Amino acid sequence: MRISQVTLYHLRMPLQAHFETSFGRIYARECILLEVHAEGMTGWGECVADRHPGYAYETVGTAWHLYQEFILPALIGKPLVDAADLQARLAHIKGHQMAKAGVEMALWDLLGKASGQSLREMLGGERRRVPVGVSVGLQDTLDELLRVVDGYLARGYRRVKLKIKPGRDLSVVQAVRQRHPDLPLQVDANSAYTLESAAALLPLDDFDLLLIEQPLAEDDLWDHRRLQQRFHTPLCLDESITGPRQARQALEMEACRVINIKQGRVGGLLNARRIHDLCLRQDVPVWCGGMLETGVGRAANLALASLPDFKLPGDISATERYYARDITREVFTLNADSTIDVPDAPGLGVTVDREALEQATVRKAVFPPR
Ligand code: OSB
Ligand code: MG
Repeated sequence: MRISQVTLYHLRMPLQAHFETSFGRIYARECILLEVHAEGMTGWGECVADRHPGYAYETVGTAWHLYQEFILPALIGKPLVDAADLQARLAHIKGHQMAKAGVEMALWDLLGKASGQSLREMLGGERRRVPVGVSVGLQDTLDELLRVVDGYLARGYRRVKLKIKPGRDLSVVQAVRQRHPDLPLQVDANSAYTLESAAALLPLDDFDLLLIEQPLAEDDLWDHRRLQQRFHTPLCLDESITGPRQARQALEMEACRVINIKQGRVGGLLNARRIHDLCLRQDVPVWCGGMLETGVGRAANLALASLPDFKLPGDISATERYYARDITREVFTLNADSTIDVPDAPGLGVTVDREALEQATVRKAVFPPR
């Protein structure tokens, strides 16, 4: 597969409702969409880096820079056999996993279209529909939070993740747990605590949570280990797991008992599958995290989550939970059993709605420049 041209689209997609985490509130999601031309075909990829470096150091701006200056020049015109080959060509670039993952996703799409295989088939996933939940942001009041949760339950979601931060942790969980005693429930702190301040979370051990996600800093496996020793509830790492090596070390260190796999954060679908395989061998459950993706990234997440070790529901919600108008023609809907169907068509299995894409685009660049 020889890539001849890439168009980068900086997208700004207004959210149906604001999304607030411990690192801030957003009203619109920004990301980069890649349109990759090779051998008469078009592949699409999504780089999940956000506008602001609150979740991770990568941003739309850093990824744009990496694409223009380093990543695309290293790939264009070169023969690429598969994702491993693409990653080998990018191995001289440190970090920037989300930028690398975005272009790798487009290569998977192209390879699937060339071979007639869906991404699910290429990855080796077997399930045709995957269990999903919904990630609920911080709300201004507990009443508002309960209203929002009730709304999602009414729509059919059977697993809820609550965002928490210091001062808005126990009260949040208590309110939802009291109203929904049997609801599969988990929390995500997005690294808002230190080992010391996380002592405030110890009472959460009595709320029958599925897991507690990323309480401490991204680069702090050791203190996660120390914290895990104080909890019966499994800790789950998100931000800390930036590749297969971090996953192996976190498990060896017993820094967590569950891993949230996001293809962008770990440098692409190939690394995501490697982490999946490692966890499967060690009997550690994984689940598919989300980055408020467009339909392009959502299709990739669904295919990934069809692999057998994705034993917990993913943060992969229906299109309408995120966007009034998505950039794919396919609209993902929630089935009555709180699952979403995995796309079946070759590659990612989605088609981009050019008009919606234009509407969401705030900046565009073609490489090589014309
Ligand atoms: O920590 O899982 C997270 C969204 C953006 C950045 C980080 C996270 C999230 C979510 C939303 O929790 C998950 C989704 O896409 O629905
Ligand atoms: Mg998270």
